[in-house]
Amino acid sequence: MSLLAALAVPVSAQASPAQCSRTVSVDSIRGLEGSGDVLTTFTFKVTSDGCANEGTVAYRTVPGSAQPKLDYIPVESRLTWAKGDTSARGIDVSVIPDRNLERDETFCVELIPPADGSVVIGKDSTGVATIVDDDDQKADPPHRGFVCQQ
Ligand SMILES: [Ca+2]
Ligand SMILES: [Ca+2]
Repeated sequence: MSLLAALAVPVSAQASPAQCSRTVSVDSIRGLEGSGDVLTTFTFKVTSDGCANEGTVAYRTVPGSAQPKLDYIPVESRLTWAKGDTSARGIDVSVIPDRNLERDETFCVELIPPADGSVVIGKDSTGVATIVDDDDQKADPPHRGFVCQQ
């Protein structure tokens, strides 16, 4: 069963239109790539506003100029909040360090809300991670016009 199918709920359990929804959003981040043997952890912050109903949102990494398994380890999972909990959550993605001279690179994390409307997207459904190259002396601008595949 796919992740999206797993999030579907029976019709009888679907929220009525009048029900208040939890509203989530993911931040964009930037960090140094790293150059050693240890993976660099990038943490996207997911904030929760609106109603504190029970809710789950799926997420996945989306390639940009940074490529999965070459520049970062792709992830696909979900975040769950219990009723009453409005705490922010972190999505950790491991960035693969190198010593290559290159431009800054980007990838994204996309939030995928459930079909029942219990969780909706607020300000941003997509967070952009900028991997700042730390191997070149001069600061090159990132690739223009291409952030993440849609
Ligand atoms: Ca580096
Ligand atoms: Ca590099």
